[in-house]
Amino acid sequence: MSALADITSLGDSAQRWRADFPVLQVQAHGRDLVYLDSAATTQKPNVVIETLERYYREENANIHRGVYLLSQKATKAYEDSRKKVARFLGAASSKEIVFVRGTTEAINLVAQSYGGALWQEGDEVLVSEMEHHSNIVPWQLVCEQTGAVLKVIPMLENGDLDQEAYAKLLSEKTKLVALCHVSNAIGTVNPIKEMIEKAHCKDIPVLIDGAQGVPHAEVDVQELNCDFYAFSGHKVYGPTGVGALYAKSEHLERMRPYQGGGDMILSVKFDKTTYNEIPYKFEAGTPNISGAIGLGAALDYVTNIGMAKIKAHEEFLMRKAVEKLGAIPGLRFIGSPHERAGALSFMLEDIHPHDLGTILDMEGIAIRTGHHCAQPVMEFFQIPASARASFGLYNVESDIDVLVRGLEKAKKVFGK
Ligand code: 7TS
Repeated sequence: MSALADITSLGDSAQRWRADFPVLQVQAHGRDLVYLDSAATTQKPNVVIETLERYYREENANIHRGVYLLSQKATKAYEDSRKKVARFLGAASSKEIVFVRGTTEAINLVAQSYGGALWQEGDEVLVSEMEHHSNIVPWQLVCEQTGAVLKVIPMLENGDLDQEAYAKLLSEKTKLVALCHVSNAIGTVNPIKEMIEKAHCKDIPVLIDGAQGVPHAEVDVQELNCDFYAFSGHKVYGPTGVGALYAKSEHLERMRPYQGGGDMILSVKFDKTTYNEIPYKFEAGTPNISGAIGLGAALDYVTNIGMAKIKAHEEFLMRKAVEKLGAIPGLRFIGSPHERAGALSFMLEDIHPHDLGTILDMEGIAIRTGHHCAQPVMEFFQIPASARASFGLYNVESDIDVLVRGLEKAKKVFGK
């Protein structure tokens, strides 16, 4: 098949995928909704909505404790989902998958149970200048507790990371590198495999914040050889309130529990408590059972389509977006990384992004405006905020055309 025919067939496929997402039929201000905020959260396909409904209608019970049929069914569905996450990430075992509330909780868990328990004054943790706040603040908290020091890998003008500076920052003091797979604010895809290798040469473990990685390309944690990989279910077509932390079992075995409570113990006495085996040691209390099961359904959904197809389709959309938005006089992209996925940030003339977002909203177009929880990125580019369009598998080329028309209208409204 020629490349062109291939892309056309993916466009047709995307039209069919759209039909799986009921929200996309909803109108906004009397217009067809053009949803361009999947980096904030993705819409949910019918299979996920139906899985949640079926769970509550037919299977709801607490897990890991009932001898009765319903609890066994719920437990099996929950544990099957853990296996699906393990397969999806290419983990060696489902014991290496901890269910959490999302990326934020996964990173806080590692910060507290790994960093908080092991680091000392003068140790260093290395993050990058393009991180989401949830891959900065948890490390600052551990630094306050332990006396460790936060170091920052700088960005280059185009929004890529400065690899030379990175190599120099890795030292015997570095105890962990915590890095995003893909930036939510500018869409930069980081060369994480090479960066992990560089850190491992000095025996430094690496955590990858995969919140914006997992939705856009196939991830294989064993091939990447990362130590930790975190993601949120709601950014990959699953429910909110659930996500997963992958961690090499050798780390999980060594780490302290994150929270104490039910299900994470083997026995409790007032003088000594012994903890459950991994991963249960890290799942205190009744978890988000329906969420985890819904996440399993979402991963089945994207796997059935094929991550390679989703990636190719989104790369096509990104190329079109760069081409068509780039042709608007007065539009400036924030960052021009060598590889971009999912999200595209921009400014239009001197219109404040919030005003732009409001005008677009009246046209039925949903984009995100603001600092995207990445204030250091805004500071780097010396802007208070940006407008960001981000894509999911259900976006089509005409969404970009509607956005372009909306931006042209905004220019007129503001007399530009
Ligand atoms: N890391 C990255 C790279 C993110 O993009 C986000 C959320 C998080 C961590 C936190 O994920 P959570 O599910 O735990 O909240 N990013 C965004 C965004 O870009 N717009 O809204 C949330």
